[in-house]
Amino acid sequence: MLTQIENYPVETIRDDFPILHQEINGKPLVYFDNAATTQKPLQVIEAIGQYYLDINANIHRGIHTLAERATASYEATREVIRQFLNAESTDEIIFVKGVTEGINLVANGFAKAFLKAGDEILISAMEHHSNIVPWQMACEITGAVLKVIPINDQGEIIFEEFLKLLNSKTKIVSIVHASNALGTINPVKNIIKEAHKLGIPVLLDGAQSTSHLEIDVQDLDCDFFVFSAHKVYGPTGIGALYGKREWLEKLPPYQGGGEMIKEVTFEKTTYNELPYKFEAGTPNIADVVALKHAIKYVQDLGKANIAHHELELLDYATGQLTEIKGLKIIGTAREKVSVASFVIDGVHHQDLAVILDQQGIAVRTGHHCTQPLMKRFGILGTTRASFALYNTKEEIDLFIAALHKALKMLK
Ligand code: C6P
Repeated sequence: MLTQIENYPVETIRDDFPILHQEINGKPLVYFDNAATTQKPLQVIEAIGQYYLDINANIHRGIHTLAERATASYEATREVIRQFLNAESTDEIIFVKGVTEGINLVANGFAKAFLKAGDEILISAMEHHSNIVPWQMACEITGAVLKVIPINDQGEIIFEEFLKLLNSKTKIVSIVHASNALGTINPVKNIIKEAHKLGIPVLLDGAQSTSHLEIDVQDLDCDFFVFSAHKVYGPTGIGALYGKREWLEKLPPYQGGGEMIKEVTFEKTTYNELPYKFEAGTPNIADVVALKHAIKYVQDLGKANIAHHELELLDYATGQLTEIKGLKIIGTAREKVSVASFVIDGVHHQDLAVILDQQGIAVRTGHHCTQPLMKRFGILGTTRASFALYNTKEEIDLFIAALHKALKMLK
């Protein structure tokens, strides 16, 4: 029996994810690497195939029937995302490759248009490299300075320190909504409120929050929000950047080419309207088309139900993990998404990962693209189990048993 959470149809859900029904090294696959990427339901996989079988054409260009169908299906996803994030207009939804490209787009635009020597960019100590390096590159070009909000030992932002760092030189606050390495959910609404008191815009990295938390960009009042489809049961290589219209209108284009122009002469080019100003070249049409099916999948189950299920799994796993001698959970914030990251005395995480894999368990180990955060905790990396809507308590039991076996071999 797989189901253990009342009214949550885990068996039916798992039928939509055929990849889960396989053996790895002769053992049933237990996929706990969902923070890296989630698996895709049949609805998404079939939509990609269907697009190439029935619709394939370039968008926004041809007037033949297939081109119109492809354009309509692509734009339908934009509307689905608008609703999913509760943005005011589809003009505010830009298709990008994912969070990394979305942040690069904004950082690049800020460097070109708004930053000068001595300005400050505020991030936190728990950022993914994708929310550090683009800003460092912007600093290199402009002479702006990167400032970092410290965190406590639980892995929570120290709010008073954040307030102290905010000042008239701060040009943007760019912060992770939920940490991939710790699971911490940041108090982003309060952060945005305080930043706005000084007229400072806020970008939220929604890579880890979008599949777990209700996102309402108007209620949050964030200026930018970015997510990757592949962490929300959608295809890889696609994501969306939400930006408030006033900011997107002010930001210069990121890349030049077809589609982002209004008129081109050798003397001067004028740019297209939103959102196309930021979408140069032929995009990843098939995956955008399929993405709406991933979002619909999540919406049909309901984020609140998914979050409830995942947090039960997190509690269940955390309870058992903390009983293991020498094991320390890294990231014990009061508000967390379903990420259990840990270190064990005398055990290297890579060795552990190899032995877990031999037993069919997929977890991520290492620095999780958060090297400064690992340094803050004085560690090289962690073992991270991250849970998604299709995981079960039985899988956690298999994971804990495999962990005990691995520890016997390693200690
Ligand atoms: N984190 C993880 O295993 P992309 O690669 O652009 O889809 O997402 C980058 C990114 C940005 N911010 C956060 C908080 C993230 O977690 C990630 C991706 C994966 O934790 C791969 S490193």
